[in-house]
Amino acid sequence: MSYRPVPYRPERVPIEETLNRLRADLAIARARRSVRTFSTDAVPREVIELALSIAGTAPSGAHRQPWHFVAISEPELRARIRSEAEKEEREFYAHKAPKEWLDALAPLGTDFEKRHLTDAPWLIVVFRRDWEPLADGTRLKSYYMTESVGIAVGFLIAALHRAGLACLTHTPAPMTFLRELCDRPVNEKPFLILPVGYPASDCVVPDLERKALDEIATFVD
Ligand code: IYR
Repeated sequence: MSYRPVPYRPERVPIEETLNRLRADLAIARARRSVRTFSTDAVPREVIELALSIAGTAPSGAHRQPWHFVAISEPELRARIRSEAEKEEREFYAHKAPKEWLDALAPLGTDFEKRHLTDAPWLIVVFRRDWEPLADGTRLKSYYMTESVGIAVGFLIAALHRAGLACLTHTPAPMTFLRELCDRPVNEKPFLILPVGYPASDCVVPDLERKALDEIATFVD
């Protein structure tokens, strides 16, 4: 099976306009911060639907689109996820994490308590689909699943931020409990939890600096 080639002729944007758009986007991007203290204010489901539809436009290996998003506002399930995540995080901070890792986290001030999992009005649990079940019982392999899901989550985070919402990339380790709690099939592996909402009115974030362009990029021109 091959895809049918269809014309792709996006209108060419004049270079001045391109630069203006990128400068405006850069200012927006620079204002984004990961948030750990959320307001409990509700966010309409349509906001999440639109943001997830944007995430679903990400490129993926062999166009397998190896992702599934479980968007949870239901308080009981959020509470169960928090309780399971905190069990893992307690172990992580008390026993599992090597000293070097704890030292790296110390400036951020994180600990086992994960209030964001119940305060944020939505949790988006992202799953990576490693294969697709076919009608004849065989498996259709996916490719570059981790990269593809990572790109989709990038799209999602950027879309939420542009729309005025905050989120946190949270990866309790291990997070195998999420598959059962979210009732997902065996071909899916938990990838990330993204609490989404508004920052609490007393939210503070660490005074971080981002690397300069010449530290993150090399030009050969
Ligand atoms: N999963 C733990 C630890 C943690 C790890 C990294 I890498 C961070 O950037 C932040 C936290 C937690 O969520 O606390």
